[in-house]
Amino acid sequence: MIRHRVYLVLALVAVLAAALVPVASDLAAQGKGTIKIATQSPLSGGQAALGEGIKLGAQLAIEKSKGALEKQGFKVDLVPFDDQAKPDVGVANAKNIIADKDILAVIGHLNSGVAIPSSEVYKEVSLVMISPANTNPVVTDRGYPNVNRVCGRDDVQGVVGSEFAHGTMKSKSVYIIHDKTPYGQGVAEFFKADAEKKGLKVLGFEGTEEKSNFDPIITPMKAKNPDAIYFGGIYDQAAPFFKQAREKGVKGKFLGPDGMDSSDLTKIAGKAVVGMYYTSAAGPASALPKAKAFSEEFKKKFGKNPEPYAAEAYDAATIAVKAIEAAAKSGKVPSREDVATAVRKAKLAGITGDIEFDAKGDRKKALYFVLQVASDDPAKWGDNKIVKQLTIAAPAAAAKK
Ligand code: ABU
Repeated sequence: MIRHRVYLVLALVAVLAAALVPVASDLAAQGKGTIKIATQSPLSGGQAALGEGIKLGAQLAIEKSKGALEKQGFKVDLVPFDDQAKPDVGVANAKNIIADKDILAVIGHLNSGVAIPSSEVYKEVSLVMISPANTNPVVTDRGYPNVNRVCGRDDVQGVVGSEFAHGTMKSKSVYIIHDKTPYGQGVAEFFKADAEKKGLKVLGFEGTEEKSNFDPIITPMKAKNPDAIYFGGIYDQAAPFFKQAREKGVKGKFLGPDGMDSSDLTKIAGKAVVGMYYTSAAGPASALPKAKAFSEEFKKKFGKNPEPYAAEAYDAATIAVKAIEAAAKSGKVPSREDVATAVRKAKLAGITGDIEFDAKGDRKKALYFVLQVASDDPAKWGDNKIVKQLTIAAPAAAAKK
């Protein structure tokens, strides 16, 4: 009986002690406030594999780096938005994002054609955007103080692709397809301009929004028998195109930019894309020592491999948290302007390498790769062979006329 009472008293003491130890979320409830970081990427539709990877990469980074802010008494939350890879949805989300005063940073987008109009909305309130994946030059060439990216640019990526087609693949002719988006058409134009400079014969340059029946494009393309076929666009459209082209007897070698860089390319196109080359501005785990540990942690937590650009989203979100921390030194929730200023000054030894931004918000030195698809098994996307790896400084701002 006495022993029971002693246990009861000890249990009561333990419960009281636990209630008295303030946990971070209680501190937030005590009045320091909530800080939110939004992600914007496609979480539904054909590009959700990459979009989901961006969200999860950011989520992992926020969970790992928010401790210092929580110790200061802030609650730190991730708020994911699904932009569906559509400009109008991205802009509508952006309006909701800026209306939520707790949101101090946006990690996104996947699509440059969505990031460009959405960032016009963020700019209205100086809300910082750090893009993990948008490679179109316009994203940063507008010179907005709130817009940054941790990946490279298509004016470089397109040239890396054409140099490879000319120098390594020894292609003499190329047929170019693009998806008519700022990204797909943009990178295809950079590729074309440099390919022509190098003497490659461009046998066709065609934009299409078709997603399923590519017969009207493939038939005239096949008749021209190009050495190489370049697709400026994203894997959800390119994969059925490549599959149908091979089925219809097209012999040319396939090539594309980082929009091809997803395990879903092989999930859809299977053997048709094994051996094809693509350029990427996303660092594969096999090329980056710190990314290997990230990949393992990601897989343990989410039960799947990180897609390309998940590691860049991790670095982008880490920069956001640390910038908010620096701007919150006074103990108050910082202003959006202060966070944007802190991001532009950030220096991070990230899992994708050292990151610093130039005056336009470009990564000072970005990574570019040429890879070759190794297997038709989507689970082996990470085994793709790195054929070339380059670190290239961001092009200087074009002189204003
Ligand atoms: N850079 C890959 C994603 C496509 C884009 O920038 O729109």
